[in-house]
Amino acid sequence: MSFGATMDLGASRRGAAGGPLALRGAGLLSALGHGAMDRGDVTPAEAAPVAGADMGHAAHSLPAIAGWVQAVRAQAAAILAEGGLPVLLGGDHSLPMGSVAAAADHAARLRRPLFVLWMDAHGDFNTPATSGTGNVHGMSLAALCGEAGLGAVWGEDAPAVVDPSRVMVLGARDLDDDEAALMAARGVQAVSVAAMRRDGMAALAGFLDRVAAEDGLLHVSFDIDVVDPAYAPGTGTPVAGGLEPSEAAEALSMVSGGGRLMSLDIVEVNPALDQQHRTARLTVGLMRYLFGTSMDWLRQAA
Ligand code: 5AB
Ligand code: MN
Ligand code: MN
Ligand code: MN
Repeated sequence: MSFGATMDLGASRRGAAGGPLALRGAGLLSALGHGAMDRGDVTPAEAAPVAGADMGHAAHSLPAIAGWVQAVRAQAAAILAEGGLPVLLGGDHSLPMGSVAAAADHAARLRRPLFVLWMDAHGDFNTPATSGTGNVHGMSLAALCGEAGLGAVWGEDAPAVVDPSRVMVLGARDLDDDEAALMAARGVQAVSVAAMRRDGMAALAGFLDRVAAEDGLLHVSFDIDVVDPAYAPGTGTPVAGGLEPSEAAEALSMVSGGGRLMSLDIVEVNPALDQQHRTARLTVGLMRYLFGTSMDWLRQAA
């Protein structure tokens, strides 16, 4: 059950707000499989004054982002309550502070551990204190893991905290120094592209085994910048040395095979920076590997 959030205030460059339209236009609904439905775009909650919003430069646009995060959380929670699988179409990567919060609450209610697979070139594990940019899309995972700084985005109702030892950042290759130190201190596993090539997906396989062994539920947060910009140029913070499309497809197929997926984000697709819609098309094509609708899409598209 997909829904969009047309917001890019957490990013350094504008344009990812057009992601939902671009993804739908590239055929997202058919990739999600038979019977999938789209709920349209959420409307942000009133940008209520956020405690700590006076941090200004430390976390740009936080009050407005909070309104979107709260709307995303409500929509994801409603879909989960109906037994559906929420698919957030972003928008920038601050929006998953809403979708993952809903997943964490849902898992806590079911008394099952939540695992988070964050597919990203970046760690998104800065805090207002460590961030060099003040961009909230680089802080969302840290906030979800309970780091101090952005808790006020959720308003009165703080979500269940994500256990950092149950988080894997896959495809990481551009971590800031303080960010990397904080991730290591908290036990977040970061797997680089080099490590994935050296070990042939062993880390991901081990992570998925843990999800199964602990009878866990899995949230996947897919930042398209995990893929190499040669294939996915339409994103605001591209980093060379990313995954080949076939490698991303393999990872998503493994997740699919694990059968534990509870919710998903597809974020940071920026049509304003794209070339002939290729990033949106590739993103949708990759999602076919997660939802078992691929019919070898990559080979046909080649
Ligand atoms: B994305 C950077 N670490 O904090 C920062 O695209 C980049 O959601 C963050 O992964 C990239 O601004 C955020 C330099
Ligand atoms: Mn990200
Ligand atoms: Mn990223
Ligand atoms: Mn980005």
